[in-house]
Order: sequence, then structure tokens, then C-alpha cells
Amino acid sequence: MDECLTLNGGCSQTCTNTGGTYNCSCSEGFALDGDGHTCADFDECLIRNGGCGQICNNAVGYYSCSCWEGFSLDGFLHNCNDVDECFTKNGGCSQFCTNTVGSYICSCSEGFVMGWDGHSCIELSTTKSTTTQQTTVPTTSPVASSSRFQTAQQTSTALMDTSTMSTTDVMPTSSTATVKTTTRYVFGETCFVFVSFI
Ligand SMILES: [Ca+2]
Ligand SMILES: [Ca+2]
Repeated sequence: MDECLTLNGGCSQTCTNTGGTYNCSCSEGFALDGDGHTCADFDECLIRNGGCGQICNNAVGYYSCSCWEGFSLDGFLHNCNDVDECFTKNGGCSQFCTNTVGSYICSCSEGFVMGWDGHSCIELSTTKSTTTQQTTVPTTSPVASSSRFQTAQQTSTALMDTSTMSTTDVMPTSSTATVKTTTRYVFGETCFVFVSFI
């Protein structure tokens, strides 16, 4: 008896008559269901990701592999290879393009900066603003006058301490010391003034 002659033996796909019985089988991409008659899709992605290098897409009766952005399928349609974006139109970079695994990078030469789009190089301005700082120097600097006054005071102190001084180092007009006696001695071009104070 050939069970397959009647309603295909109840098999959803292939019925094979054998001695005294029969069996059902399925075409590639399908698997027998638990009832032994119905063929259901086989999810190839459940086993080793269907052999895909990156993404496995199951479908009824078959499956396919695909890749992430920046990669493309190889000739066997399973593994993914990096796309060299720089190979085509320099990756859209206005200057330098560097390929990386899964992506690429644009860069600029010295004197340029990368624009917001990550592709366009913008030249830096070579014009530098100059600022001139004017400094007004008074004819008579209060600081300088003060220094001179201090020098005069210091000279006066030295004069009082040592009682020896050149006549070119004049007595400060602001000195409150009262000169009691003044004695001058001239040796060659040097004039010594000896003073004593109260
Ligand atoms: Ca499938
Ligand atoms: Ca790349």
C-alpha cells in the first residue's frame, strides 16, 4: 500500500512510501514539526548565528546574513568586510580621509579646523589684531621725585652718620637738623665738609 497516494500521506511537503509504511520530509529550510507531517520553518539563526559574521535574518524557508553600517558582505554572503569609505570620493572629506574598521575619519592640515559636519575643513584666519598700549610718562614723575627725595634723605642720614661727604651731595633742604659748625677741607679737587649737629 502506498500511503502517499492518498492526500500525500498527510505530509505538508514530501511523502516517501517505504515498505509497509511511509514518512514525511521537508525541503531545505524547513523541519518536521512534532506531528511528523507538517513542515515548519527552520530558524537557521539559532545555530551558530546561521554562520553569519554579524547579523542573521531568519525567514520562512531560508535565512540571510547582513552587516552593520560600515561593513559589506563578502562573496560568500556570510562574513562582513570593512568598507573603505575613503576609496569613494575621499569619504566626502574636504582634505584628509583615514579609513578605520567600520568607519572613517576626516582630518585637516595645519591652519585649518574641522567644521561641524565632520567633513569640511575651515581655514583659520591669519589676520591677528594688534593692540597698542599707550603709556603716558609724566614730565615729572611723582615716584621719581619721591626717589630723589628719599635719596636726599638717605644722603642726609649718611652725612649725619659719617660726617664726611662731597660738596656735590648737597644737604637736603627739608632737613630739620641744625648745623652748629661747618668746617671745610679742600684736598686737590675734593672738598670735604665736616659738620656737627645739635
Ligand atoms: Ca528559516
Ligand atoms: Ca571603514
